[in-house]
Amino acid sequence: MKNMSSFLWILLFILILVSCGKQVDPPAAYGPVPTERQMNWQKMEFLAFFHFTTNTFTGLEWGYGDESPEIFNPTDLDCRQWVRVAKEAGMNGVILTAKHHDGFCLWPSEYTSHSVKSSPWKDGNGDVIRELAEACKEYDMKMGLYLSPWDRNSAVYGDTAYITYYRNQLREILTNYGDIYEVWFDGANGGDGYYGGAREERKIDRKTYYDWPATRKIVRELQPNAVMFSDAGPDVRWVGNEHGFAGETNWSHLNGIEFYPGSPNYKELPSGQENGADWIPAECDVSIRPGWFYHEKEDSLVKTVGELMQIYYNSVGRNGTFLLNLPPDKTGRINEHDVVVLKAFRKALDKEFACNLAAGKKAFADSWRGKSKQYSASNLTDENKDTYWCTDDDILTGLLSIDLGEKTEVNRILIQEHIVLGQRIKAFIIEVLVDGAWKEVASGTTIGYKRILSFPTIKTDKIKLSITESYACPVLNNIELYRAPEQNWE
Ligand code: FUL
Repeated sequence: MKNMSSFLWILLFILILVSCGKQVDPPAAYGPVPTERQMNWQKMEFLAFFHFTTNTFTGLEWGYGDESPEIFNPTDLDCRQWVRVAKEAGMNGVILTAKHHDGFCLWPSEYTSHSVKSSPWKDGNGDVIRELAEACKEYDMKMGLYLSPWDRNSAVYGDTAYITYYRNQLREILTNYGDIYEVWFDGANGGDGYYGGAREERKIDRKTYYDWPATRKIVRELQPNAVMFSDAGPDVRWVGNEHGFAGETNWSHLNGIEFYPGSPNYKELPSGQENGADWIPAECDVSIRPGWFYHEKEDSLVKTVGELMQIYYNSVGRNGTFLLNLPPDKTGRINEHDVVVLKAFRKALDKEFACNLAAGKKAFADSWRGKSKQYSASNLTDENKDTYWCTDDDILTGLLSIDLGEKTEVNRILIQEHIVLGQRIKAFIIEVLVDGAWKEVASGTTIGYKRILSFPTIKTDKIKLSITESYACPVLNNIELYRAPEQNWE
């Protein structure tokens, strides 16, 4: 009899072991999912924009197209300094305006003389893209390029000949400078301009004139790993404003077909489209100054650390990337006023996220997929974003808690959905345990790649995340907790 009961105990033990270790199928993807190139881009999070052209020397924001190339003459152009500044700020990629709306080319294009080759800079032998590409290589930085579809200098703008010209230039810049991670298609196009001396207004049909599908094919052919940015994606969408703010609700979903560069329905872009068929995440572009180009009179108007921090929380903290413009000045360097603020911003950001209080802490869930260890809540605090917690397919909510072990001050929570399987969550609540009762400190709608929420500093040993609505079983790969310095950036 005694033997029999030991046998049953052993059997039970084996059954438990087997059930813990059993392989349970992962959930199927929900809705559209990111491509590898989109995933790589999303992880870059913080990027630099460099707006530089004849405007830097004329003081304009939109050059008319009649500027003489003679005025482009930086006295001390130093792309290594640009990239160093970006690197030290923690940025992971840069994007240069190879050609802005005025049509002046920062590289010696063989299709026009309206370029650096007609300028006194380096006696017409300079090439800004080349110098930037070399600096990026040296500092292990990724390079992207902006090629304005609108060209106020070109005599043929408005004709089909211009589309050939535009594509030839696109081929040049995507062929001669190594790997490009992002190609930027601006939405501003069509209007008055110099147009080879015609000085008139030229209207184009923004939807059809450029034949975007054919232009996109060129990018795919020449730089298959590059993401394309525009109001419509196809890989990355404009966030719909130039303040750098994503919507509090921010889906990486969009029906790309309903948009095009310069489309009027851009007001939908901050939040994306909840049920959109394509994966098109948001990039939040904003300038460190009021203008996109350097103007000395704006030296006193450089954004403050507080303003940049607010943008960070509203871009990276809301499932977007943060593309911050740092315009080189007339010397051809990032201006000292901007460098000082950027350094201080980096320091402040490092203090905000100095120590992840949730790392390695015990995490619990009310349910997890197939009761398999593979999908348990401990995956949320293991600092490994490839492991994730998820529920069974028919369970669309979840209660997760983290035990900090001792009473600890917290005021930030960072949550990540495992977006390789799609974006699912629609609503969540954060509570902390204070004096034996749960107290709500924050709530939100979407999460996506990354969501960061701030709340007043509170001392607690347990924090709870309740997912209250989700389109499919929720899948999270990371939760972090911080105690940031006492400063309200919002
Ligand atoms: C806008 C342009 O018109 C601005 O000059 C700037 O390049 C900004 C990033 O995009 O549409």
